[in-house]
Amino acid sequence: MKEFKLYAITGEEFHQGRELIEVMEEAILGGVDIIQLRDKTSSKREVLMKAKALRELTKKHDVTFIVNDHIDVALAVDADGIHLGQDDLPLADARNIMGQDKIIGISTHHIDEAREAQVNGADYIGVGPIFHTNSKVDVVDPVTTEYIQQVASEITIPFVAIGGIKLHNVDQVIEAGATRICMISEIVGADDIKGVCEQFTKILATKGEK
Ligand code: TZP
Ligand code: MG
Repeated sequence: MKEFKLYAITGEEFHQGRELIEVMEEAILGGVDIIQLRDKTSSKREVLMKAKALRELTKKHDVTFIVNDHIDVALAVDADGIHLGQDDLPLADARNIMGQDKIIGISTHHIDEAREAQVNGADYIGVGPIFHTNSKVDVVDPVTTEYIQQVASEITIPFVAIGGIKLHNVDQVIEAGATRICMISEIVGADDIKGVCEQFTKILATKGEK
């Protein structure tokens, strides 16, 4: 898959009434290079409409587009890939449906899950939640930056740190070995979305290189 560093996930409860497309375009203009549509409440049809609009936006800016959960929606809009949790379709079955060329990302909370995802051919893994987060209801206890260290020293596929990451704690995440970070609230809930993303982009460019 195309290299990425700054990953933003939609979270419309944080958008402060702003339009989904405006919010995500600001994030892209600030340096986000991969976007995920994550919507746990809308109907399938609504998710599809949002996915179509985001596909158009991400094409325009040459940014990678991932859909959470809905493989059918991902295929219908020709998204670049899908993101799946531990309780979603198993990776091998998702791969059969999606084909070899699409990206499959898997959420992991433990090194055993990371190993399994890598062996089964995931394109990247999510590593988290690193810190406490209010953005996910069924979230497990924070895995802490120790889990980042474990993954960084052992796993060879790309991984992205997620969960409670903010401007004030991102240094800890990078120091533990993460070179890619993913956020919902700190990005889409920001008053100045583009400005916040520019700060993260700069931090990743300067401190993320090891
Ligand atoms: N998966 C693990 S933590 C999380 C997801 C989707 C929520 C991240 O949101 P935030 O607002 O960046 O903590
Ligand atoms: Mg899921």
